[in-house]
Amino acid sequence: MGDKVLNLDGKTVVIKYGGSSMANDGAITDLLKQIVYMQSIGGKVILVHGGGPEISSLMEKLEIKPQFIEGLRVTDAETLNIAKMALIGKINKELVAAINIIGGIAAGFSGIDAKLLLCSKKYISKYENGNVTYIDGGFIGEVKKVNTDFLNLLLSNNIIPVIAPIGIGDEGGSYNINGDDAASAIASAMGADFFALVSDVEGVYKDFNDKNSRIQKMNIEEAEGLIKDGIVKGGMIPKIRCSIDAIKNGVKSVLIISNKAHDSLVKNVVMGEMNGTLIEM
Ligand code: X2W
Repeated sequence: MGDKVLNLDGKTVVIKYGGSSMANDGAITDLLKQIVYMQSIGGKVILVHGGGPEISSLMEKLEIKPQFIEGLRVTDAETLNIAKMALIGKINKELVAAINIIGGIAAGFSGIDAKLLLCSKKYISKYENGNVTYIDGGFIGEVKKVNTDFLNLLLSNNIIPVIAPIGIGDEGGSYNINGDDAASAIASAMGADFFALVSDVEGVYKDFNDKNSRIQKMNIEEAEGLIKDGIVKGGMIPKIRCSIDAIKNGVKSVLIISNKAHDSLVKNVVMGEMNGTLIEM
């Protein structure tokens, strides 16, 4: 990571790691090394992960067809169980194990543990011709409250929390939360200095087919315009929405970046380079 003496001085960094970028083991190790490094230079680092492709592939093995509306998975009771198996049972433990052998100390949880992510049901908002309709997508959760005391307890003991986006409802039932939304709620509740959405796309593009059209920096009005004008589509919609929410709730900077370059996150967060899309107030 270079010889410059760098530090993050107690800054809170929340990282959302998307499932689509987990196919490459080398990239995962690179990301986890950067997380351990950022913690070693004084950052309070929290990892929230997704695992959409893993859930879909498990569903397909069980001959259930995944269905998404506006980037959110329609989640019936069976799909919810499959999501819990993939996210909590498999991915969370793999990431925790990998960090622990790289040299950090990680502990993995879902939002059920310590009521980390208290949820209510989320209706999917669908925008068409300037109108919004609300669709019942089953057990999709919206985070109402984050147990920040629990996270702070871990962080103050130099433990990296690794969080699967499954939440708990008032009645004890579970909810499937979009990973970006879960991470955004955590970043907001923690008043994060940086919230990085790491996936397999390099940032937000004005025209997805033109790799030269990446937006380096934008404010939240510009980000809102991209959704209203239909410029961003599919899985990028929840990413932009949760970035806007995070900033409105006090997060200083949101980064949408890919994990393709092995030190992209550190370069952005620590050195202020712009190889993704930066969103600020
Ligand atoms: C997501 C949770 C996992 C996730 C899902 O079921 O796919 C909802 O859509 P990625 O890899 O970050 O997309 N939940 C409600 O967000 O994974």
